[in-house]
Amino acid sequence: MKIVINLTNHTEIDLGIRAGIGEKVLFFPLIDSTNSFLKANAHLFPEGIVVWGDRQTSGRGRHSRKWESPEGKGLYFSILLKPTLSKNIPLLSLMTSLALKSGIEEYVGELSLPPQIIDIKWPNDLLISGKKIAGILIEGTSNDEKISLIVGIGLNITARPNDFSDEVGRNAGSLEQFYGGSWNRKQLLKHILLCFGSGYRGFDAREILNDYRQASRIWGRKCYVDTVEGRIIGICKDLSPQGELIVETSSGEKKIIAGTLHLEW
Ligand code: BT5
Repeated sequence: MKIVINLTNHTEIDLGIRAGIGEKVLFFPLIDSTNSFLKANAHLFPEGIVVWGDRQTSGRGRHSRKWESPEGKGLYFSILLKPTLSKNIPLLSLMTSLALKSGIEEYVGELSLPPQIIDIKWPNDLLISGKKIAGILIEGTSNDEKISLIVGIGLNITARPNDFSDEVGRNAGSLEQFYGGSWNRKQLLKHILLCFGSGYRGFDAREILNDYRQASRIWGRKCYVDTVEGRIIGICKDLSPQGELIVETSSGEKKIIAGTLHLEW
């Protein structure tokens, strides 16, 4: 059955954020992809607008991979940025994963749920006990030479393995699965957006790199990274000042700007 998406069918949600990122949030019960929507319509909206879909029919990951978005069981949203100074996208992506982790942890603290370790797998997957709970996709678009960036976040909240295809269900996890509790998606979104807003306003490369070094537990671990130039095998060593992953290989250090990291957790 063909699904007809009515893009005028959205409501505006007030999260109580009075300025900046998340001041305006558009909620779509059904959308193809929140990233695709903002990419096509960036010129119509101001910086900081957030588009949230309850269900996405064509949610996307990196390299045209699919992001499965079961209805009402996660947060699938995109933030529109119109940076005046050029932003280093790899660092923005690291900053986004830190903000997402902090937003979840703050809200978990508010709910007094028992803490869990949220791992960040370079560049920006969030995992709990080796299961992927969130992914991030940052894309750019330009109109009249003005650059817009779209930061897309998919976070599983109440989804169970059988809400996904078999392949995704084997590796995906959700917040409810690990923390229990009952989740108010608007409150969680508000925490995430406030953390993102403060990271974006105070964007500081050294601070992002240091926070990321501390937050991620990949250092010293054996890994392989699939890149467009092929597979790189070695040990995760550090981040470069530009946010590249430095891998120590048998033939010396390699800096990787983009790729998929595999580790044994
Ligand atoms: C990502 O890509 O992890 C980025 C995902 C970004 C999704 C958001 S949702 C809002 C916004 N609108 C969009 O259209 N996209 C963004 P990547 O690192 O390439 O990982 C994709 C892989 O994760 C897939 O190939 C699956 O193996 C797995 N996957 C798919 N859906 C998943 C889910 N819900 N939970 C965990 N893993 C999933």
